[in-house]
Amino acid sequence: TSVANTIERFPLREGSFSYGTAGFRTLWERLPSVVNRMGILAALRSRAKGGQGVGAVVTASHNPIFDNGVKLVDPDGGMLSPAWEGYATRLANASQYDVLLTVSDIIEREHIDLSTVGKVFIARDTRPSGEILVDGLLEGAKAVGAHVEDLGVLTTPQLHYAVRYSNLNSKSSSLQGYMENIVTAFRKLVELNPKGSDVKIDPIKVDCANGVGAIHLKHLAEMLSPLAEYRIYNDGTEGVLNEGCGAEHVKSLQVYPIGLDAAPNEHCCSLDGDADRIMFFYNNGETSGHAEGDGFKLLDGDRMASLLAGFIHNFVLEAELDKELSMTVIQTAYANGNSTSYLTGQLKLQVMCTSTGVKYLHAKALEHDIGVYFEANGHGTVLFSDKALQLILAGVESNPDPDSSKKARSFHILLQLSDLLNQAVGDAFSDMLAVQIALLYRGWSYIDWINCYSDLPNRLAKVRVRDRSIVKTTDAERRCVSPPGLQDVIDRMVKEVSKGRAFVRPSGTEDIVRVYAEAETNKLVDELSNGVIAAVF
Ligand code: NG1
Ligand code: ZN
Repeated sequence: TSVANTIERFPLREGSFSYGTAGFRTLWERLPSVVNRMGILAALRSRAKGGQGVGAVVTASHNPIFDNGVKLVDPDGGMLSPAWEGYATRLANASQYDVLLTVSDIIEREHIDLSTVGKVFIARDTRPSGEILVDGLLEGAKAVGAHVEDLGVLTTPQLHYAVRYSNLNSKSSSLQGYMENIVTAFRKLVELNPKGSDVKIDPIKVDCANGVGAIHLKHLAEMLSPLAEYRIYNDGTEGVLNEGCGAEHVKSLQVYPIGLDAAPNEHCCSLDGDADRIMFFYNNGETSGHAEGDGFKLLDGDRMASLLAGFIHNFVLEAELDKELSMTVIQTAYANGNSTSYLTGQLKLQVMCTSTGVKYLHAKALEHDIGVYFEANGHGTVLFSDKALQLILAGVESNPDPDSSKKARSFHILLQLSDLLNQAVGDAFSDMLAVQIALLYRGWSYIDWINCYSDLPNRLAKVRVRDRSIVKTTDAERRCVSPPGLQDVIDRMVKEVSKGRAFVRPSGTEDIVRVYAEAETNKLVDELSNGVIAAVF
């Protein structure tokens, strides 16, 4: 099929699509033409990168089941380069005739050598519409002469991993390779535990949001049994994807996922619909009279950042790599102020703030030798630079016996952590296993973990405005430059409140403006939040 033919078969019905932080995401019926065109773009991207593999994943993450979406993955396993997001939006909205013009324009601008053959890996989550949409994706990529590999139903991070290692040759990029890599790293980390390897790992109850995570976690759990025990809830056999469950549900409502009964102090967590995000929680046994959320205690992305950064930094110090390697924690403006104070004050770590969206955090993390990045909502991972990996490997080679010294052991531990933590993108599985390892080494329960710091009371509100594009921000979205005068009003309100902080930004994924506020007490944060919401209207 030619490009002209394939776009005829998936005609544009109505326009106005925009490639945002999560790619394209909307009601699935609107997407056939968009997904088809993203197949075309993925093949072009691959050719522009000298034929390296790129990825396309059909998912709408935590959205309702009748939504879907598509997102492209660059050859390094990361998000599509921002320069190409513009092409994605142009292609998605082009009339049938303009698609061909846009394609030739991209070929010209990117100096694409038409003799290279493209390679596109595709995968989808468990949404029923995914099967239909993937057809158009496949056809679009093939129309531009790409070799297409349909990897079937995968978690988003598994697809990112497959793309990355298909281009690197350092690890097997297959699903089996992905699983064996994290299982091996986890096992070795348990063996390397300074407290001895015959310790008991706390079983964990995992809410899989009735999504793709359940399929692959079942397999992972078999591979890790009996070393660690994973009790799977919301595995998709009965419930509906993301309905009453999943990471977004527990984070935004602060309640237990449906069907998961958490006895006091049991370790629990929730994945989102495509398993690139995780939230941990437990029941502290207190009753508040609010049945669904009685005793509910959440450990979010900021907690993961604090736990893993402190944990890894400790081995960097023991391996005496702290002079040679720069280590930074990257957060967004949504990070709780007390997590930032804990990281800088207690752990003495450098912290940076970027705009919302994994691609911004990931890019910042790449500027450091060890970049720990997490969004408060549970997206994130820890990246190790080539320099860091070389120094760690050299340390392992000159200290082959981990038992010879603390320093020797630290090299071995860091090496396994760099394998365990997904280097392509944030991954609920590898984050979950890394958290389990950190807690195991420290001998901590979730209670010890939560006691590191207490969150400042905070509110996150959605405000529907006529045109959210009027709100423009600067300074990693912490300050408003438009509409004029709004920031002055916010500044005045914040100044009145102890430990106050507030900001307003347009969402990149919904047609709303988000208002975040935090302050020392619940009463103060309510006042601040309401004040800022009123100012936005
Ligand atoms: P927007 O809608 O731009 O706030 C949301 C999340 C992001 C990120 C993206 C992509 C919040 C406040 N925002 O972005 O962190 O996860 O979706 O999925 O949670
Ligand atoms: Zn997701």
